[in-house]
Amino acid sequence: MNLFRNTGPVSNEIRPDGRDRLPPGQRLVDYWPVLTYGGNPPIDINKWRFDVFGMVEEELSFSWEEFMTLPKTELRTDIHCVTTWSKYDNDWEGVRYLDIEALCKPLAEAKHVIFHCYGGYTTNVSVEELRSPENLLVYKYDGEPLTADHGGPLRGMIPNLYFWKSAKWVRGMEFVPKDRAGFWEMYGYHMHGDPWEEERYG
Ligand SMILES: Nc1nc2c(c(=O)[nH]1)N[C@H]1C(S)=C(S)[C@@H](COP(=O)(O)O)O[C@H]1N2
Ligand SMILES: [Mo]
Repeated sequence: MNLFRNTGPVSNEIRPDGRDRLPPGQRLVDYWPVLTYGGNPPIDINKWRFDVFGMVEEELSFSWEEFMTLPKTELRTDIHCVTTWSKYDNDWEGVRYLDIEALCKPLAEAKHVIFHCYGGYTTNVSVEELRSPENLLVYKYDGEPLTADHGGPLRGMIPNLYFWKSAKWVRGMEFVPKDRAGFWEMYGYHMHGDPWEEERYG
Protein backbone atom coordinates (compact mmCIF):
# COMPACT_ATOMS: atom_id res chain seq x y z
CA MET A 1 0.00 0.00 0.00
CA ASN A 2 1.61 3.24 -1.10
CA LEU A 3 -0.77 6.08 -0.39
CA PHE A 4 1.78 8.84 -0.52
CA ARG A 5 4.32 9.89 -3.12
CA ASN A 6 7.91 9.60 -1.97
CA THR A 7 10.33 12.44 -2.59
CA GLY A 8 13.29 10.10 -2.85
CA PRO A 9 15.88 8.35 -0.75
CA VAL A 10 15.41 8.11 2.99
CA SER A 11 17.09 10.98 4.77
CA ASN A 12 20.24 10.35 6.80
CA GLU A 13 20.35 13.76 8.41
CA ILE A 14 20.90 14.00 12.17
CA ARG A 15 19.05 16.43 14.45
CA PRO A 16 20.85 18.60 17.03
CA ASP A 17 19.53 16.22 19.72
CA GLY A 18 21.39 13.33 18.04
CA ARG A 19 18.29 11.61 16.69
CA ASP A 20 17.74 10.93 12.98
CA ARG A 21 15.82 13.70 11.28
CA LEU A 22 13.43 11.12 9.84
CA PRO A 23 11.86 9.01 12.65
CA PRO A 24 11.77 5.20 12.22
CA GLY A 25 9.06 3.84 9.92
CA GLN A 26 8.44 7.23 8.28
CA ARG A 27 8.83 8.32 4.64
CA LEU A 28 8.99 11.75 3.09
CA VAL A 29 6.24 13.34 1.03
CA ASP A 30 6.53 16.51 -1.02
CA TYR A 31 3.00 17.81 -0.55
CA TRP A 32 0.79 18.36 2.49
CA PRO A 33 -1.91 15.70 2.97
CA VAL A 34 -5.16 16.64 4.72
CA LEU A 35 -6.14 14.26 7.52
CA THR A 36 -9.41 15.09 9.22
CA TYR A 37 -11.92 12.88 10.95
CA GLY A 38 -15.25 14.22 9.68
CA GLY A 39 -15.63 17.57 7.94
CA ASN A 40 -14.33 21.06 8.58
CA PRO A 41 -16.36 22.76 11.34
CA PRO A 42 -17.97 26.08 10.41
CA ILE A 43 -16.17 28.96 12.13
CA ASP A 44 -17.21 32.62 12.12
CA ILE A 45 -14.06 34.65 12.80
CA ASN A 46 -16.20 37.41 14.36
CA LYS A 47 -17.50 34.99 16.98
CA TRP A 48 -14.29 32.95 17.28
CA ARG A 49 -12.89 32.55 20.81
CA PHE A 50 -9.85 30.92 22.28
CA ASP A 51 -10.19 30.05 25.98
CA VAL A 52 -7.58 28.87 28.49
CA PHE A 53 -9.11 27.31 31.58
CA GLY A 54 -8.81 24.65 34.27
CA MET A 55 -5.90 24.60 36.72
CA VAL A 56 -4.49 28.06 36.02
CA GLU A 57 -4.08 31.20 38.08
CA GLU A 58 -5.57 33.33 35.31
CA GLU A 59 -8.24 32.01 32.98
CA LEU A 60 -7.93 33.64 29.54
CA SER A 61 -10.39 34.28 26.75
CA PHE A 62 -9.41 35.87 23.44
CA SER A 63 -11.32 37.17 20.46
CA TRP A 64 -9.43 36.86 17.16
CA GLU A 65 -8.27 40.49 17.37
CA GLU A 66 -7.10 40.00 20.93
CA PHE A 67 -5.23 36.82 20.00
CA MET A 68 -3.43 38.71 17.22
CA THR A 69 -1.91 41.09 19.79
CA LEU A 70 0.10 38.22 21.38
CA PRO A 71 3.84 37.98 20.61
CA LYS A 72 4.46 36.38 17.20
CA THR A 73 6.99 33.64 16.51
CA GLU A 74 8.13 32.29 13.14
CA LEU A 75 9.53 28.76 12.96
CA ARG A 76 10.46 26.08 10.43
CA THR A 77 9.65 22.52 11.58
CA ASP A 78 9.07 18.98 10.27
CA ILE A 79 5.72 17.15 10.40
CA HIS A 80 5.48 13.44 11.26
CA CYS A 81 2.08 11.75 10.87
CA VAL A 82 1.36 8.41 12.50
CA THR A 83 0.10 7.12 9.10
CA THR A 84 3.86 7.21 8.19
CA TRP A 85 4.21 10.35 6.07
CA SER A 86 6.63 13.08 7.08
CA LYS A 87 6.97 16.53 5.55
CA TYR A 88 10.08 18.62 6.08
CA ASP A 89 10.57 22.37 6.30
CA ASN A 90 7.17 23.78 7.11
CA ASP A 91 7.18 27.54 7.74
CA TRP A 92 4.79 28.64 10.45
CA GLU A 93 3.81 31.80 12.22
CA GLY A 94 2.01 31.76 15.52
CA VAL A 95 2.19 32.16 19.27
CA ARG A 96 4.44 30.08 21.47
CA TYR A 97 2.84 27.86 24.07
CA LEU A 98 5.31 29.45 26.51
CA ASP A 99 3.86 32.89 25.85
CA ILE A 100 0.36 31.61 26.69
CA GLU A 101 1.72 29.91 29.79
CA ALA A 102 3.31 33.16 30.98
CA LEU A 103 -0.14 34.76 30.93
CA CYS A 104 -2.29 31.96 32.39
CA LYS A 105 0.27 30.73 34.95
CA PRO A 106 -0.65 27.04 35.38
CA LEU A 107 -0.90 25.82 38.96
CA ALA A 108 1.75 23.35 40.12
CA GLU A 109 -0.86 20.55 39.94
CA ALA A 110 -1.53 21.21 36.23
CA LYS A 111 0.25 18.32 34.48
CA HIS A 112 -1.56 17.94 31.16
CA VAL A 113 -3.39 20.04 28.60
CA ILE A 114 -6.49 18.94 26.74
CA PHE A 115 -6.80 20.79 23.43
CA HIS A 116 -10.45 21.44 22.57
CA CYS A 117 -11.49 22.10 18.98
CA TYR A 118 -14.40 23.44 17.01
CA GLY A 119 -16.09 20.27 15.75
CA GLY A 120 -15.44 18.34 18.97
CA TYR A 121 -11.93 16.89 18.41
CA THR A 122 -9.69 16.71 21.47
CA THR A 123 -6.11 15.63 22.17
CA ASN A 124 -3.92 15.47 25.29
CA VAL A 125 -0.32 16.66 25.69
CA SER A 126 1.73 16.94 28.89
CA VAL A 127 2.68 20.37 30.18
CA GLU A 128 6.29 19.18 30.38
CA GLU A 129 6.22 18.35 26.65
CA LEU A 130 4.51 21.62 25.77
CA ARG A 131 7.24 23.68 27.43
CA SER A 132 9.66 23.11 24.52
CA PRO A 133 10.06 26.46 22.75
CA GLU A 134 9.16 25.01 19.30
CA ASN A 135 5.51 24.43 20.27
CA LEU A 136 3.17 27.00 18.76
CA LEU A 137 -0.44 27.80 18.14
CA VAL A 138 -0.21 28.70 14.44
CA TYR A 139 -2.32 30.86 12.14
CA LYS A 140 0.02 31.21 9.13
CA TYR A 141 1.73 28.72 6.83
CA ASP A 142 4.24 29.87 4.19
CA GLY A 143 3.32 33.46 5.04
CA GLU A 144 -0.38 32.90 4.22
CA PRO A 145 -3.34 32.44 6.59
CA LEU A 146 -3.72 28.77 7.51
CA THR A 147 -6.43 27.24 5.30
CA ALA A 148 -9.56 25.69 6.82
CA ASP A 149 -8.49 22.20 5.62
CA HIS A 150 -5.32 22.49 7.69
CA GLY A 151 -7.06 23.82 10.79
CA GLY A 152 -7.38 27.55 10.18
CA PRO A 153 -7.87 29.99 11.66
CA LEU A 154 -5.80 28.48 14.50
CA ARG A 155 -4.23 25.07 15.20
CA GLY A 156 -1.66 23.51 17.47
CA MET A 157 1.82 22.78 16.08
CA ILE A 158 3.78 20.34 18.24
CA PRO A 159 6.57 19.11 15.97
CA ASN A 160 8.18 16.59 18.33
CA LEU A 161 5.01 14.48 18.59
CA TYR A 162 2.98 12.70 15.92
CA PHE A 163 0.79 15.19 14.14
CA TRP A 164 -2.54 14.00 15.58
CA LYS A 165 -1.41 15.89 18.73
CA SER A 166 -1.48 19.12 16.66
CA ALA A 167 -5.15 19.97 17.02
CA LYS A 168 -6.86 21.80 14.15
CA TRP A 169 -9.51 24.52 14.73
CA VAL A 170 -8.41 24.96 18.32
CA ARG A 171 -10.86 26.81 20.55
CA GLY A 172 -9.41 26.10 23.96
CA MET A 173 -6.75 24.64 26.20
CA GLU A 174 -7.78 22.98 29.45
CA PHE A 175 -5.14 22.41 32.13
CA VAL A 176 -5.82 19.22 34.09
CA PRO A 177 -4.04 17.41 36.94
CA LYS A 178 -4.44 13.90 35.49
CA ASP A 179 -3.88 12.73 31.93
CA ARG A 180 -7.07 12.13 29.98
CA ALA A 181 -7.37 10.45 26.57
CA GLY A 182 -8.46 12.68 23.66
CA PHE A 183 -10.35 11.61 20.54
CA TRP A 184 -7.77 9.31 18.88
CA GLU A 185 -6.23 8.28 22.20
CA MET A 186 -9.63 6.79 23.16
CA TYR A 187 -9.40 4.71 19.96
CA GLY A 188 -6.02 3.33 20.93
CA TYR A 189 -3.51 5.95 19.84
CA HIS A 190 -0.64 6.51 22.27
CA MET A 191 -1.08 8.91 25.21
CA HIS A 192 2.35 10.46 24.49
CA GLY A 193 3.08 9.88 20.77
CA ASP A 194 6.86 10.36 20.33
CA PRO A 195 7.72 9.52 16.67
CA TRP A 196 11.34 8.61 17.50
CA GLU A 197 10.11 6.01 20.00
CA GLU A 198 7.39 4.89 17.55
CA GLU A 199 4.74 5.55 20.18
CA ARG A 200 1.96 5.03 17.63
CA TYR A 201 -0.57 2.93 19.51
CA GLY A 202 -1.07 1.72 23.04
N1 LIG B 1 -9.69 19.10 15.06
C1 LIG B 1 -8.96 18.15 14.48
N2 LIG B 1 -7.62 18.22 14.59
C2 LIG B 1 -6.86 17.26 14.01
C3 LIG B 1 -7.43 16.19 13.31
C4 LIG B 1 -8.84 16.14 13.21
O1 LIG B 1 -9.43 15.22 12.62
N3 LIG B 1 -9.57 17.14 13.79
N4 LIG B 1 -6.63 15.23 12.75
C5 LIG B 1 -5.31 15.08 13.35
C6 LIG B 1 -4.47 14.21 12.56
S1 LIG B 1 -4.72 12.55 12.72
C7 LIG B 1 -3.43 14.70 11.82
S2 LIG B 1 -2.32 13.68 11.06
C8 LIG B 1 -3.28 16.15 11.59
C9 LIG B 1 -3.39 16.43 10.13
O2 LIG B 1 -3.22 17.78 9.83
P1 LIG B 1 -3.29 18.23 8.31
O3 LIG B 1 -4.64 17.78 7.79
O4 LIG B 1 -3.13 19.69 8.33
O5 LIG B 1 -2.18 17.51 7.61
O6 LIG B 1 -4.25 16.92 12.28
C10 LIG B 1 -4.62 16.42 13.53
N5 LIG B 1 -5.51 17.37 14.14
MO1 LIG C 1 -2.88 11.50 11.73
